[in-house]
Amino acid sequence: MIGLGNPVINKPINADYSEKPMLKLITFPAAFDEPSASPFCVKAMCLLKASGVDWIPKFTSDPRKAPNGKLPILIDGENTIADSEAIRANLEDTYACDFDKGLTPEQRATSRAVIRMVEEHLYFVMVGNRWLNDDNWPLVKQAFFGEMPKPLGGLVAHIARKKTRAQVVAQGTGRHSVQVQTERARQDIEAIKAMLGDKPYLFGDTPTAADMSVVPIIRGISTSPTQTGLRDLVTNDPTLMTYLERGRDTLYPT
Ligand SMILES: N[C@@H](CCC(=O)N[C@@H](CS)C(=O)NCC(=O)O)C(=O)O
Repeated sequence: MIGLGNPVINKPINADYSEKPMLKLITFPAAFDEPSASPFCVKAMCLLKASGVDWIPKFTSDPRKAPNGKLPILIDGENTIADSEAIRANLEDTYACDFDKGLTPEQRATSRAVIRMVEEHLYFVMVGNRWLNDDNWPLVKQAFFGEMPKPLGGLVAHIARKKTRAQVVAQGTGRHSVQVQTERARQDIEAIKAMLGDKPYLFGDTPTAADMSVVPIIRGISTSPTQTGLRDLVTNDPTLMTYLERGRDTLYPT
């Protein structure tokens, strides 16, 4: 059976975490058929599920009080852990998880590089496609701000879109034309497809940390509210779509 295989948690003999309070993941709410609008929040959910520790989500749409002004955050007792990579490190260090169990040092290095590629590049193309594409925007606005009272919702949406545009430009991706961004995204997606080959997951039969970053971001592209060149790169590829479904079914919280 394809699945998590052996649990990734490696509890030391006699380890007892029963004294620990339940972990709380502060996360953006669900959107576009994903358990959170944010792929980093979905990644954190996948890490927590794979860890085997007890946790609950706490949903908010306001990241302003977060230490980095971003979500996800994990509350672990007295500790507030901001950033999905820090959450991963906390689970590895405190709960003895190994999300890359069975991988060689070389595979672990490749995993690290793939995670950086999707989180520090492909993610920003996804964000631009979601927030800055004029066809997508009305649907994104409705999904994120539709429940807010009318004039306020419109204003908050406008400010959030402006901030997102500034972030994508500051990061660099937003300085390129949509055509160039899509071409670079195509190169990233081709790299993922080449790595995947005909395996169930990026490194074989068992999902690892790289799948927990890659699946939410590429699913974030596949669920673009309207058809775009970027979305086509994913949805026109049956192997990739099967991988995304498999990843969702295995990794996402139920
Ligand atoms: N490197 C961070 C990235 C987190 C991130 O970019 N979160 C976005 C949502 S996908 C966010 O909170 N944005 C809110 C804002 O910038 O105001 C991580 O891995 O957790």
